[in-house]
Amino acid sequence: MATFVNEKVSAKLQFILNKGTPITLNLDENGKFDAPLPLATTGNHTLVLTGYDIAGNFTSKTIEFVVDDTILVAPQETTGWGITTYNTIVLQKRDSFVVQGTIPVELGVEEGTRTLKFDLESNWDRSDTTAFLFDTFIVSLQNQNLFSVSETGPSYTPGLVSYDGKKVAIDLTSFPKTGSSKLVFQLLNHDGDTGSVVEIRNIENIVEEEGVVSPTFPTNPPTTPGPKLELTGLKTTENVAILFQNQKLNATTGEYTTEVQIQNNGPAISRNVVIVFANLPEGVELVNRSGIDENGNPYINLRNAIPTGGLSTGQLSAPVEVKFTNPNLVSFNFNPQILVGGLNVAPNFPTLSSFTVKPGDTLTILLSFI
Ligand SMILES: [Ca+2]
Ligand SMILES: [Ca+2]
Repeated sequence: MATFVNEKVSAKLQFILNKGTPITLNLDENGKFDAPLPLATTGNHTLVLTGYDIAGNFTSKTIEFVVDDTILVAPQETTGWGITTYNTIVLQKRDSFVVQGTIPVELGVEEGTRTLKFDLESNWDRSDTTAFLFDTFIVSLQNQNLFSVSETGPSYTPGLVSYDGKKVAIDLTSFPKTGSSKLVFQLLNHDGDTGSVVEIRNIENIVEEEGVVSPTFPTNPPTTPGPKLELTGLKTTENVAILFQNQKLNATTGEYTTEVQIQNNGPAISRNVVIVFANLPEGVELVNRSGIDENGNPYINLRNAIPTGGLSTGQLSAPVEVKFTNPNLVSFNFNPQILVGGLNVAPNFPTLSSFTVKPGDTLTILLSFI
């Protein structure tokens, strides 16, 4: 696949792949094209791109490239694509759930600091505005999410990572030197549009002997879902927002985790809150579910993430880690439904009838809450 911006729209543009038959490219109104490359084999390839003007003058560019397994696209029949060079990665998602590029990374430092730096340019397709979770780009190392940015903004640990909207700097000093560490760059799809592209350029891995490690603030680990809950009496609400963050996908095993938090934008609610994950596609399973509702959909109980007394208006829960398995890496969009219980009501004592007590006597009354 290729994308090309031709500022002076050509009269004709064509490419020849591996000395084969010329294929004409159709430009859109912006002078762009996006066409599949009919490649069936890994290894070295040559593409000659030629543009003609109306008078028949032409200019050509020869592009040498290698097709290998450093780019993972899944599920198999989808059309996402990626390109890596020694310091550049481009990922376009199209209809794929994941497009992943990996590069080897040197780790360890005798003294000073080691910092990974790269320029990030993301062009998000925002045509789907109704999804719960949007396209997300993730950088991870040793199964730890170092940095992510989605259509709704970035997420990272200050101190470990800095980001100015263009340049990302990740402090790798604390990562142990291992034999085969790879940086993993992933573009994940969770919404209904297909045009997002992320470009990572000028990747540098810099050791500074005089460098000083920045302080990082400890973050609380996410909690786990609570036990099975009686769902009768809980009600759906539109007043509670769900926030997803810190996604991780192991593209080898299909294990996918995300942290989920809720924000109560309505009247106070109790600790009895569940998120039901409806319409998960076949093969995708919510591993650490609290239970299953009457329709067969798994849910998680957020009790462990909500303080005693519930959530007042505007209050956030703690994050809960939710684990899925998706061994076939199929696309799935979250369609969560929140069920809440009303505000906890303070206990009342029953109305007591009158008692007669003589001075100096002791009266014991057993009281129970109702
Ligand atoms: Ca999108
Ligand atoms: Ca999308």
